[in-house]
Amino acid sequence: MTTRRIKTLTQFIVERQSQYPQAKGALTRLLNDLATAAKIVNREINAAGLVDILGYEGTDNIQGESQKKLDVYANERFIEALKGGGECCAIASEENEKIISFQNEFSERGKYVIAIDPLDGSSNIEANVSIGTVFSIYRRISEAGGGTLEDLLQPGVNLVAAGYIIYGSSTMLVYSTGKGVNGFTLDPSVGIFCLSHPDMRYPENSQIYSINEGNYIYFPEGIKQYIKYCQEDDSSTLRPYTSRYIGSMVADFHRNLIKGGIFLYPGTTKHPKGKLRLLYENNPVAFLAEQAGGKSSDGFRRTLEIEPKTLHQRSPLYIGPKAMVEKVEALMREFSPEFEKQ
Ligand code: P6P
Repeated sequence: MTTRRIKTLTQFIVERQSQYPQAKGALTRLLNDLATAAKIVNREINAAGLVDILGYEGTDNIQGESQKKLDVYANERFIEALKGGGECCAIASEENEKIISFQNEFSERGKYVIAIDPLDGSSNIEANVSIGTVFSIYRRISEAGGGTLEDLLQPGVNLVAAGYIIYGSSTMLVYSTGKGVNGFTLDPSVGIFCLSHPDMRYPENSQIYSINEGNYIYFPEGIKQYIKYCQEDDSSTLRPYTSRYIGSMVADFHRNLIKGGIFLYPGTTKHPKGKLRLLYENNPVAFLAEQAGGKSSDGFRRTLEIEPKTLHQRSPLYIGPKAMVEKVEALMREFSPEFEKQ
């Protein structure tokens, strides 16, 4: 029996750091800070059914969404870990209206800023459906002091790293620093993330489409045409595709990355910008999708090139294998050109 050497996340990050001669270890420490917080959040999620941590906090976040106790708990853990780590000088979080700028001499030296959705898909918590943390890491633009709004309002093309943690049947951390995508599975018995999915890439043949068809009547005509395309019978192009939708972006994205498939969260006639947030949902997964050989757009523009104007701005998201995303873009250009200027 061949025994495969286990490579831990820490070993992997340090090995990769050695490929950057100028690296001083700050990004390595920052990624480890995120992994530490993820393990603490994971413990609470797994215990949620036993401890009185399910349910609503009784407060609303900036989105006007009622905050679940685990949302608030996860947000606090990631903020604590990043503030204490000293590598990050500001955070933009889905749970906070404004940026959290670390104004102490320890963190002000931080070279990085982070945009994070501490617990995406949290409405699924009590249904025991996989949920996730999504994060983007940028180098700060401001020279000194606590991080600023300008540091956070950077387009995705400036990303230094991005990733997610998925809390599911197993807990995985998937990330990229621009040299491919790698997945690490948590061994809960020792609390260590181990490399389990090296060099993740979209499969060549993909036949899953993920969309909430309950919004069909509000979809742009281009998306209605795409759904019809997915359902046509043409074995030469693996159609009809299979419809799979969890309603937790991290879980849908992760399944599509492994099995091959496109995730669509369109803008609609009711909400032209859609629901998902550019900074801490769309950009991180768009960075990963491109690193995995795929594509991400808002139907007309590359997601990573969209200039953020506000922290919580929303943007339509079509993400997956190149050919699938390009089919959506062609149909949007043909049938719904009016959505381009939304
Ligand atoms: P809908 C979860 O609330 C979330 O923000 C994403 O994780 C998910 O993809 C989306 O909303 C689901 O939205 O409208 O289909 O329920």
